[in-house]
Amino acid sequence: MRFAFVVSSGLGYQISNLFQTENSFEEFNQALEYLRENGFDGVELNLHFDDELKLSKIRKSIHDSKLKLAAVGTGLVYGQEKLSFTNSDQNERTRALSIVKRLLEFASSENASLIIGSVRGRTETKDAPTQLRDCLIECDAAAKRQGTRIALEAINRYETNFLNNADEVSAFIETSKLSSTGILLDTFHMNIEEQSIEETIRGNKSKLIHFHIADSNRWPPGYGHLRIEDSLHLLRDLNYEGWVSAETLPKPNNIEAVKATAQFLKAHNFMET
Ligand SMILES: [Mn+2]
Repeated sequence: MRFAFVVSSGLGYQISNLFQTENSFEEFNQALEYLRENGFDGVELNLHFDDELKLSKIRKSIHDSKLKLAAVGTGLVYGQEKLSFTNSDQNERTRALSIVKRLLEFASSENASLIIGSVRGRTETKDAPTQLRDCLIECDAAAKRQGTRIALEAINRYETNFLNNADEVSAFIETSKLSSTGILLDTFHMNIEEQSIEETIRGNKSKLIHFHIADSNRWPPGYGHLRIEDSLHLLRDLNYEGWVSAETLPKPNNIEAVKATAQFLKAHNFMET
């Protein structure tokens, strides 16, 4: 298992207007340095653009930091650009797909996986599942050609209205015959949607390609009432070799969130001291 921390304009180490201003790139470099100092192996990003200049600057920052890119999240394509795979407007769906496919290439070139979470949108019409399936079939084929994988995230009912639990995501992957797409399990979402976090991890091990940790209140591990160490021990027992990314709120603040997560991982012997 390797450990990463999310850096974004929302969850994780939070930098406002990230990649929108020159100053935010400096803050980004400082964040990467801080993650490395605290023992993290990688960084997970949440991107929403296909601007080549920005992508190449991000690539350089990551290479300079000696961290790996763990995964690229695409939730801000919906959150910020208001584009999704189930938008009722065909042009908007096409634009969403185009950005996501560019981000897939970016992720692939850094040996990272691509996350499909909120960009699926919400099922506002009966066509939504088919629209999502069509987009994912295209992404899946591109991922296969590029030798990378897509992680479809089960997201709780308060944030989206379909594919809320692991069973639904797993069935969707199977019926859509996606061969380069697997599941992203997130302790925060599982705590809301699943009967048992442990059984969900066990039952989906073969499809599991990425894992998010946050405590019950989405604060860093140790600030809520989940036993995240149990999930990590189970992942280790199941020989999970993928990334575990901390996707927490920036609470109490960025610095403490990173430090507390690293201390938690060190205290439970998942990260070297
Ligand atoms: Mn997540």
